[in-house]
Amino acid sequence: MRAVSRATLYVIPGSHPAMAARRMLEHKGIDYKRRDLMPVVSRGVLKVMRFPGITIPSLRIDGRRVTGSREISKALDEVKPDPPLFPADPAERVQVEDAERWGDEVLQNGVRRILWNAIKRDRAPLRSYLDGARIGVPHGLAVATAAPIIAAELKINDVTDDAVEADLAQFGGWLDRIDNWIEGGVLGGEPPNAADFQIASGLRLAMTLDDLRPAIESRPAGELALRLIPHFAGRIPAILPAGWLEPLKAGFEPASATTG
Ligand SMILES: N[C@@H](CCC(=O)N[C@@H](CS)C(=O)NCC(=O)O)C(=O)O
Repeated sequence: MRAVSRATLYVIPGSHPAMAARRMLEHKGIDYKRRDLMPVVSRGVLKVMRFPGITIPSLRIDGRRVTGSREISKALDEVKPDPPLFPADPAERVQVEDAERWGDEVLQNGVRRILWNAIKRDRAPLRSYLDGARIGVPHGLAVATAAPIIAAELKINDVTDDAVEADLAQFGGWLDRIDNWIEGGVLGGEPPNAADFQIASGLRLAMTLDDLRPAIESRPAGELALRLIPHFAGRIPAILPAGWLEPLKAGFEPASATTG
């Protein structure tokens, strides 16, 4: 088999699809260099480097340039087929591809909107997402000067209060869907597949918000996320409007409420 000579993964600290790509590379045992970029700046860097897209994650592997977490999962199976990220059985493969697509288009986008909405309310926690990242400037300075980046991300990702309130109203249903996939064997098997990594990374980023973690961690979905991604830098203390979290709270009993 052809040896993988060189891989460089372009990430943004706190990026959940970038975490999916990192964990897929590690799972395959492919050595790679990680390049940390700041949001928005990342667009210019990837353009100059002639990647096919301007989003994170982007991967350079064996001279090939790949942009997008779903494109990366497929490319990794081509470059190094074992362990596979997609089942060999065609019907099972379709199920995994559907779950991966949902994890990208629905969960990933929803969690991104929720995160930026929380950061809009207080940007101090941004610093915790930079833990272990080499972005070329002191982390305190990066957070102090982050206002234009935050404004751009709110716009790029359509982070309106209405959209985020709607995301949170659906979040419990998203968790049910993931638990069902785990029960049905589409997710949570061995070896983990591309949808496992995509969905676990979205859940794991959501779990960095104290507002969301209690509703996720004790469910099969949360256990899967913690198993595949034990560490995800970043933490945001409770900050979202209580009313937005009501639909989610209906799905779990906080410890304090069960003792009274
Ligand atoms: N759905 C794409 C995600 C692309 C995406 O929006 N990535 C974000 C980071 S999580 C990004 O590049 N943000 C920087 C920017 O858009 O300026 C994938 O899974 O690869």
